[in-house]
Amino acid sequence: MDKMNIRKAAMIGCGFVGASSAFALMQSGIFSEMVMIDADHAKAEGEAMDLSHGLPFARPVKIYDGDYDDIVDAGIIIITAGANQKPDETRLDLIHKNVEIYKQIIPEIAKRGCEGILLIVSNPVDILTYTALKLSGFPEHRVIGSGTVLDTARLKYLIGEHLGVDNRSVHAFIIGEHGDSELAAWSNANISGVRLSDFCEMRGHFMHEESENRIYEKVRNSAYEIIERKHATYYGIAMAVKRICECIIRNEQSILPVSSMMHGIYGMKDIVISMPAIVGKDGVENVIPISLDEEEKMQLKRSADILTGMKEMIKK
Ligand code: 6V0
Repeated sequence: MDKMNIRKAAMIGCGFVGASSAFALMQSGIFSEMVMIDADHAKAEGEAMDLSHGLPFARPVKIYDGDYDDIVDAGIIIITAGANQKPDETRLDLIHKNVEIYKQIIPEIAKRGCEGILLIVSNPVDILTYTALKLSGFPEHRVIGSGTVLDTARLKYLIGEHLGVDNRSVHAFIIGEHGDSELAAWSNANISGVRLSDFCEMRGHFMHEESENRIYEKVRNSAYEIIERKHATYYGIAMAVKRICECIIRNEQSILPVSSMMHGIYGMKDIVISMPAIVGKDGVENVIPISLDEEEKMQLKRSADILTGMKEMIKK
């Protein structure tokens, strides 16, 4: 194999999410090379051309359309290929279509002996990350799903708006399935170390349960709300993809709620689901067993059970 180039990204799938993620990555300056691949070759070519025309205003990065031979030395292979949700479809409704697409894509990557990290973005992301892990035979730490990184960003944004505080000072996680059974880990949420309920009261909010339920519902329904209006969601996820790539390329060892393989935390085994994890140059270093109250543990178990059921379904 050619020596791996950690500063090279491969984007497989150049639809709304792939193109927007490439645009965010291009502006971040973290990669020096980016290859765009899509079943629709003209689309990949068009996106590479369009992105390249912005380069005089950005930091140097070589962007081109290619095929699977071009990804062999990529440090990160991002997969956004696949059908997206239509109005009234859940993420889990996409399962069969997208597992079939992954059965075409992953063997192409595996047979070339790529040593980079696989970052799965297509939905349902937890099931597809599990599929990618099994089909690729890659070590677990090298196969990551974007998981609830986007949902957690939505949560932080909404809490920040509610409390009139910078969303980057909000420490809170959405965990579980990236989908309808996800949960907000309210019991350990804080604003720069101040308990969430105390901070709320400082800002004149006293109806904690009501506010938490309203914000959680908004997060969980965000994708549906956006899809109803503009038929797809892509800028938020593009920024989440950029953030995950930054952590890997710069070996930041930041804690992000990516989805990865579980080995017993809160009783979860042999499923891929989102829990906060340390992300660095090797991918997922450690999953962090954040403290949860009894209700949250039950919700997490319910989410894990749903994913286990889906996993059994794809085996058939
Ligand atoms: P889109 O705009 O339809 O793009 C999908 C692209 O995949 C198209 O350009 C297709 O040509 C391409 N494609 C299909 N099959 C293959 C194949 N075998 N090989 C290569 N390319 C192929 O969809 P969009 O970009 O909106 O969404 C892509 C995926 O991201 C969907 O599954 C979404 O549900 C998912 N999202 C995931 C999010 C997350 O948080 N993880 C957020 C938003 C969307």
